[in-house]
Amino acid sequence: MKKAWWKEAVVYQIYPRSFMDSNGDGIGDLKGITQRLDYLKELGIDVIWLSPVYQSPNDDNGYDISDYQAIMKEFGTMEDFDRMLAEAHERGIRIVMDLVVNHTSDEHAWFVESRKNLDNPRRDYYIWRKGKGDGQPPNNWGSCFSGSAWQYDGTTDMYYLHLFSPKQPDLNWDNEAVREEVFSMMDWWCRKGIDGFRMDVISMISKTPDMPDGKVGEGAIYGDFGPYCIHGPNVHRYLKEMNEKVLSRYDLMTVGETSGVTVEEALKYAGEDERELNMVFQFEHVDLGNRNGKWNRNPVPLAEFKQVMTKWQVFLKGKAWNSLFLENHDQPRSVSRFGNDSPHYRERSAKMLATCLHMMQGTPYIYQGEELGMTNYPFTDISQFRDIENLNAYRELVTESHAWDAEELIACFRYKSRDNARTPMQWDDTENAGFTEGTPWLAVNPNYKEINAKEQMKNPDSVFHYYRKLIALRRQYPVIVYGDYELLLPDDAAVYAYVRRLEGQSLLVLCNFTENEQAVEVPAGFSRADAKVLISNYGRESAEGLGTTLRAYEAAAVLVTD
Ligand code: TEU
Ligand code: CA
Repeated sequence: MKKAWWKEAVVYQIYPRSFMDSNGDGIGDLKGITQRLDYLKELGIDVIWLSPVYQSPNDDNGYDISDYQAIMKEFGTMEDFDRMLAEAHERGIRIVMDLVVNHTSDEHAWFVESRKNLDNPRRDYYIWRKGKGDGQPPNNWGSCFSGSAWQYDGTTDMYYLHLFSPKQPDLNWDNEAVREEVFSMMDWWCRKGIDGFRMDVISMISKTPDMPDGKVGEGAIYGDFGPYCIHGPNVHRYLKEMNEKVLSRYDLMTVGETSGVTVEEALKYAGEDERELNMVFQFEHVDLGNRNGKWNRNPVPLAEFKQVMTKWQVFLKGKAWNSLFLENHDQPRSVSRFGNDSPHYRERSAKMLATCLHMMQGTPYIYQGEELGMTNYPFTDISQFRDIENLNAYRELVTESHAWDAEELIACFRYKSRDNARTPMQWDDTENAGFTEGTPWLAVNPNYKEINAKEQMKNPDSVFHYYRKLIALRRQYPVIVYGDYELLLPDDAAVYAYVRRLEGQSLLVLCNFTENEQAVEVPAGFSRADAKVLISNYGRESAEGLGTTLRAYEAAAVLVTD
């Protein structure tokens, strides 16, 4: 496995709208990020993945871009961006931008022109089709944000495709002019000195030429576009072209958000010699429990979680690089979903989850607030949400079709809504958690007085300092970055145990995912007197006795050298 800076890095994702507000309008901004760079330096992260900051009407909070080379006015100016970039680089922190090019905003100049008439040069920048007749769209596909994936446009009596909201029309990547526009925009950002791209739904950019009706799943209203829009016929050709024309010319980190990717497909996107991307985000682990869509309160069985994570650790070994995450701006808080966010167990289980993820093979991604053990928000009413995804779902499933009971759907939103991750970062115990002096665009979690960065930076036993230690260990022990992975105790439904090995060093990682004490049999050697406990969320110093029981949510990483 070739060495690379992005393989040894720890990435921190910032959702700018909720990170830090510098001007009191209740919305996070670029100056606010710059103000908080020393905090990130203290944490020890190497790279910031910045969710979109480009000009946008914010139908989907910036994932609907109306100008790729201008800054969203709520976030500040291009000078603010340049300052933030320079200040981050001064601290040895790289900036990876969020590239959203499967679709633009319907307010982008390209779309404004494309919809004007049938023969303008930008008509084929998007995907237009005639309806089936009698007011029927071209097919039965549903959008990710409820409703049909087709929007009728009276001016030319045709429909355009939008796999997300009607204000996010899909670009036609089969049009070479579109690819050239995207590549030149990317090159423009690279020449500004950014350090890479996270590529939004990049697995969807190539669609099959014919667009038949999709399968209508149980309880669904619309058909599934997946077989026709995900990992399409030209996706790898277009990414190889992107690599050849832009990515290969700079020292970048690239990660594709490849919804629906399998380990086999991942080798095509991120294979060491494929000349496409450095790595991909897979979603099998966070989609566990989603039998009929994401609105459920199903727990994630540890046995299934272990099986999925192990499959990715083993299958990519030596061929491609893993990304490691439990949270992002689309996921609920991991301590609420995979751990235990009760006051008694929250910190312990947050540290256990961090140990489990950060000692694995791959590049870890920390989502803002995860390093504090921030939790889901206690939502009780639809009026508290801002996310288009669940507001549309509520309208479709409760208000219009009455297919769901409102209370039950709100309970599922409380467990799974993306807004759980988008409540403002909790900086201190002053009003609005020090995020804003104005009214926050989305309410601050009421537990900010107990859970905030200021308190945790002073407390050496905090989740924050635990993450700081994990990040420092990654830098200190190559076995964590480049070691092999072997699952232990495969049938244990309560304990996740694995071993990493490199050049005579072995690292045993033990994580009790339950609040009950668990007996464990660890391989001989790890309880040797010279075994070194690198980290423990119970402050264990010696490995003595580790080989018998693990306490509630106990985690430890133990190193032995042959
Ligand atoms: O997410 C794509 C995606 O797969 C998720 O939106 C998923 O479909 C949704 O969260 C339901 O689980 C990317 C961005 O991360 C997301 O924030 C955007 O809303 C979406 O694309 C459209 O740009
Ligand atoms: Ca602001």
